[in-house]
Amino acid sequence: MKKTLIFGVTGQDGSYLSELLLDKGHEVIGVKRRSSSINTKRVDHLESNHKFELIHGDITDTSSVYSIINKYKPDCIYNLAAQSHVGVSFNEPEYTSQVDAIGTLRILEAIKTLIPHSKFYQASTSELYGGLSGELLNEKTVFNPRSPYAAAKLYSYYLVKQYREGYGLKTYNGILFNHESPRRGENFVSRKITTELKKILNQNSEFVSLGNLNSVRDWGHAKDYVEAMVIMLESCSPDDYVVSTGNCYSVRDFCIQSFLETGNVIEFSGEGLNEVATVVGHTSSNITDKKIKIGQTVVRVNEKYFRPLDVPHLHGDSNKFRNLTGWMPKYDFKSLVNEMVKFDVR
Ligand code: NAP
Ligand code: F7E
Repeated sequence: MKKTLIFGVTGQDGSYLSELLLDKGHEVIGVKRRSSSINTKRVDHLESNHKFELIHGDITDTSSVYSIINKYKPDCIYNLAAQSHVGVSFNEPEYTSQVDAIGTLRILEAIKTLIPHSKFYQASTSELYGGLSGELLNEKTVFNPRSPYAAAKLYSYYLVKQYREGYGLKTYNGILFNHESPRRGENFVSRKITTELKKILNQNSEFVSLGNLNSVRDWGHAKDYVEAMVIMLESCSPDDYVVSTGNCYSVRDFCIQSFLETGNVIEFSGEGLNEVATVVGHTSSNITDKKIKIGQTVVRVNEKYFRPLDVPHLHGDSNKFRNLTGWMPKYDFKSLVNEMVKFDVR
């Protein structure tokens, strides 16, 4: 039985990854950080599984990381722990680097000293690219980080490479493009749209306020992406691998599809801060019968959600990983949005 340690177990990916590894017969030790309120809701259902153990720890604390790795000496470690919100990283740049950059260093140093034969997965990100060119992005594309978050993740990316090449550690960078799910944090744009949609349908709110509607993302489902992480460690050599769907859509498209799932047809008009989306018609929905009145403005733009710098266009080319492993996402954009809307609206 393999022993796997997950930093960031209480997050979206950590919870799906735990389920998958437990299904595969792994023993899973998940590290949760101390919080003033309960932060384990995504993994509470796993508590009764005798192969699952939740322990306290924090990757900003060297002694905590070292003693956990020394005590459990796992076969595999997944570092999913991060201050993962790009927008927040502009307001908390130093904290973000303590977690997202130096946190990785702490783990790698402990692995080098204590368990050099174990495998290490680092949650790298498409944010490394900056997305200015609109081209397909793969392992050979030049990086251009455009936020404190991306800069911190770039530091981690290169450390992972250096510890692989310099010390022979079995380290992997999974360069994952955006992935969402009903477990996505509610302040990321996809989940913000689906949770606000519920309020609009229930007449608890009139519209959702968003920032940059033009951003284009290669959106996949977190379940498909944690599967890719596991396949990577099981069947690939230590290296860097892009994981993406290869299809991309704008924030505007995400809004249109979400409302459509509930039978409300919306259209965007206007420009810049004056752009709005209005309900223009109705169609059938297998999720809800609730209809929003024709003419109601349901999306508005609010300056406060713009970032000092944004990443305009991310479109991934994951052929290296697909050709090696045969991995394919099971969800497409429509089925992803359908599942999220169904979860939030019902
Ligand atoms: P998430 O939901 O924000 O989860 C982040 C996890 O890290 C949470 O469990 C969080 O704990 C934990 N954490 C934060 N600071 C910590 C610290 N100092 N010590 C220990 N744990 C800490 O993120 P996600 O969407 O699952 O993403 C997982 C990883 O992949 C992250 O590293 C993210 O940057 C990266 N990534 C995500 C995407 C994506 O589209 N989702 C794409 C590429 C890369 P709390 O629950 O207490 O907050
Ligand atoms: O923003 C725009 C925003 O915060 C997507 C993280 O998992 O994926 C995620 O980072 C786009 C951006 O995700 C709002 O400006 C418009 O252009 O959902 P997001 P992200 O920044 O792409 C990468 C791969 C990661 O690694 C990260 O950890 O949507 N946008 N209006 C908005 N974004 C938010 N959050 N809220 C809005 O109101």
